[in-house]
Amino acid sequence: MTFFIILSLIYFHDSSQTICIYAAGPIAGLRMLSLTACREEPYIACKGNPACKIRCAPDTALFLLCLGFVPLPGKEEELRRYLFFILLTVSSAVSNGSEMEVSLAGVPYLENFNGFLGTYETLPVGCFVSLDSSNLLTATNTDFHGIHAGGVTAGGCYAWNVGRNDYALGYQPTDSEFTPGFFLVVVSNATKVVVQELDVSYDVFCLNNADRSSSLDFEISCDGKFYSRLTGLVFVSGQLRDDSGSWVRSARSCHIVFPKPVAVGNCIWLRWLGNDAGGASSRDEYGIDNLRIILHHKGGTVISIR
Ligand SMILES: [Ca+2]
Ligand SMILES: [Ca+2]
Ligand SMILES: [Ca+2]
Repeated sequence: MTFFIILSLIYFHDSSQTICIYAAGPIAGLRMLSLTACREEPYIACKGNPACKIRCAPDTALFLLCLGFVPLPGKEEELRRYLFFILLTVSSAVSNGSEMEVSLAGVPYLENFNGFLGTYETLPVGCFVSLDSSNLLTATNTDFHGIHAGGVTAGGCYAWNVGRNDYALGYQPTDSEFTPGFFLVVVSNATKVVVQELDVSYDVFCLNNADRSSSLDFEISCDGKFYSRLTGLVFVSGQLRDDSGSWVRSARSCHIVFPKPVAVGNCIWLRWLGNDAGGASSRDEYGIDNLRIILHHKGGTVISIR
């Protein structure tokens, strides 16, 4: 039996990039056992998977540890040949059309948006924004305004700095933007089991610095077309402004049982729909952060028939 270890360090220096890692080749026992990165989201781990895709923010490094073994004697030459098929391919950002892949059931997947820098390119994988509640913003839109501590006037999408470089995916709504509009996260069931239940939690951060109130509704869909609203999770900002200038966090969480199991490879769409909720004049600034998702496979009763 021959063991091997490959250690790689890949540094992303400019724009956000997606890396595709393929451990290919018909070698029994070839496994990607461990894959860790600079960012703490566990969904980048692809233990045991032959291939995976990871999004890395600028100025971050990816640490890749690949362990494997060839269980049969006399296969060393084959191993040497196929090690070259462990390809590390760095491609340009592919945010549009991508999904946040959840490959393990029962394990929390976190997105803290701290890699989001208020640009299209740094949107997390599977994350989209719409300013008119129908079209998704693209790389050519000029509605991304970077990082800001709040107190802006220009409508658009921001990385709100709600703490010490703790960013939230946010928006400054206006008459023509985000009233309504939405944030969208597309989650792919990349587990090997059907998913029957889902835990979701997230924080809404709000800077109530204007005399309107705005709402943020949470909705879920299993086809990307028809959304169910979880009315108990709605966030509504205070109407009369608070001049303290502080960001206020409101936690939200729910447990969802799907009417039909989500098949392997299918997606779940999570949407936060923003809109006006009252008042006049300017609008508050708000956004979402600390998204946590757990997909659950609930085994049914096994009936033995003889
Ligand atoms: Ca403002
Ligand atoms: Ca954050
Ligand atoms: Ca207000």
